[in-house]
Amino acid sequence: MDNAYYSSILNEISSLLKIKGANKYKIRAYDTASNALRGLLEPIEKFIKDDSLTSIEGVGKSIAEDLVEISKTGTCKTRTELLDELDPGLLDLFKIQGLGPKRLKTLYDDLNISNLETLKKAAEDHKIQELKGFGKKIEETILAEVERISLNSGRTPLPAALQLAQSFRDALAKRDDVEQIQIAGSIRRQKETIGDIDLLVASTSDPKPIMDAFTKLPGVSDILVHGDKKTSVRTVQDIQVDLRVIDPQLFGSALHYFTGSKEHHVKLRTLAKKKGLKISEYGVFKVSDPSTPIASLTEEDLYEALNLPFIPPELRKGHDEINLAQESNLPTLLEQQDILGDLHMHTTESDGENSILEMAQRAKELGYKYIAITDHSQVLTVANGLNPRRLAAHIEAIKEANEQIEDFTILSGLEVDILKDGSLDMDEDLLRACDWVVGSVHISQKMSKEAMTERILKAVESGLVSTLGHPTGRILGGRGGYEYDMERVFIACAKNQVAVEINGSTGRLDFNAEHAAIARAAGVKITLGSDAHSTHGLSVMPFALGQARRAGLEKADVLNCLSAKDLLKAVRPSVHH
Ligand code: DGT
Ligand code: CA
Ligand code: CA
Ligand code: ZN
Repeated sequence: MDNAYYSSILNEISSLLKIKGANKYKIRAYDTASNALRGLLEPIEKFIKDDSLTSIEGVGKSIAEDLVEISKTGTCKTRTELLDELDPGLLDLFKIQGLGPKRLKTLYDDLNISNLETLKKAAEDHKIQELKGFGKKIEETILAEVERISLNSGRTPLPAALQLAQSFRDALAKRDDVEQIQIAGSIRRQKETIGDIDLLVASTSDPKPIMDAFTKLPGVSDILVHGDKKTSVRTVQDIQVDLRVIDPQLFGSALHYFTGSKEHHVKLRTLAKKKGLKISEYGVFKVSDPSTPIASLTEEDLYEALNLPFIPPELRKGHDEINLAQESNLPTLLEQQDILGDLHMHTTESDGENSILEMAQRAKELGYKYIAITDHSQVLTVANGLNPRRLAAHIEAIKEANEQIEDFTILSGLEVDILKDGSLDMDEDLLRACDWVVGSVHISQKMSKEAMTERILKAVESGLVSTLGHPTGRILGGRGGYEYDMERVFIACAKNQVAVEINGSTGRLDFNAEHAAIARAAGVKITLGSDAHSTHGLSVMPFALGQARRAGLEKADVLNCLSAKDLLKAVRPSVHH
């Protein structure tokens, strides 16, 4: 479990305490600790190991006890007792945009609302609009949100699911009787949301002890199936994890089978049939000899038996990948080492937690050649956005930092807000002085599709923007993003040499692979950005990479594969570098 998980549990406790009407000092203690953990650079687990949790500023003795419990079980008594006393259904209500603890308390106290069902009923009966601090509009939003959450329920955003899958994988990988362990299913294909987690172990030993150990891992709340071939558990985050133990000789074919997608399998089986072959989770067989497989050890063997090149999991969608493979036209997918820089991040100058140089040093450790520092612009007062005077000084500070780091380039930049009328939230000469400008929509997202299209087009045509940041505005598993005519915008992007971003931050993953493929088809270049707000945040790049790979992007499609110098020439032709 990562720091964000611990922080979110403390935040939940704080919200529950607020709804309960608990002592304000106690509430403040949880808020403070939750914030402190979110900003922590080292993993909390290290402090737990060293028994030094209380050395973290804002973490007292009783919260330290909670944290130790959370590390063992995924939750703690403080939280479960509050949920039992109030209603576990409140956890669903925390996902609703626009309903903070204060409003939830009113709903709880005045209307006895404590879960999605009672909330929906009250909204439908128009009881909510009459409450003080609410209104018709909020009631409508609540109904739409209840709908959205009911639809989304059961699927988990990839970053959270991957984190959990890795912690299970790493725990089991330590065992002597586990020869190999792999995450399969939709996570391996980098789908942006995950139904359940699929783990595969290769072992010649008795599977029983492995399965038993699996059911006893921290974070397991229920055992759904306990068998020798397959065991399924539910975690405290309410995510299902399936574990299968496989004979190492059959690991490749099992891995292939449980990686999916089902659609890819259907097409592959049709192709196999034409060749007189049959594929199952136990291997590729000749129809004439169904007893011994001709391939089963590795996935490569399996594709070779079908006379196909290896098809990477991200491309196994059941679209045209098998045709492309037959024609030897599969794209050469981007790899992490092809990414030479990170083009979106924040520092302490706006709402980040680290300095320019700290971000640069960490990025250099990660193997990058350059970064762009892109703090917020002034309209985002909540994010301490930069006005022209501060940006001018910041550009100088970036140049100075750049002098202090060798074999590495720090590009000066800004994440400039695209304002309601499409103008940019910064003086033109300063935007020209920046090496790299991310143009983003944050404020006033509620407007018609036509107006939003005009707004973004105006920014694209300004000639001042290098790339469009988090281009749909969606929050993963949360709000859906704003609507605009993507095709028109992309055509304008291609014409004006404006790139579009795949934003890897775990809450967004914006664009996804489908959007990126549309952009590429329109001739638009893609940039990858972590949108990091701390050195820790720089490590989310694999999520952006995952979507790029799922979209079939190659090095030539992605500007981060260029040197810093060539990168700047690829965008903003009217700004000379
Ligand atoms: P998810 O969990 O909904 O995000 O998506 P997947 O793809 O992980 O689906 P899941 O967990 O139901 O199954 C994992 C893989 O196992 C799936 O991608 C393909 C394979 N699989 C499971 N059930 C079937 C089946 O009935 N037929 C076929 N052909 N493959 C299956
Ligand atoms: Ca799955
Ligand atoms: Ca599954
Ligand atoms: Zn942004």
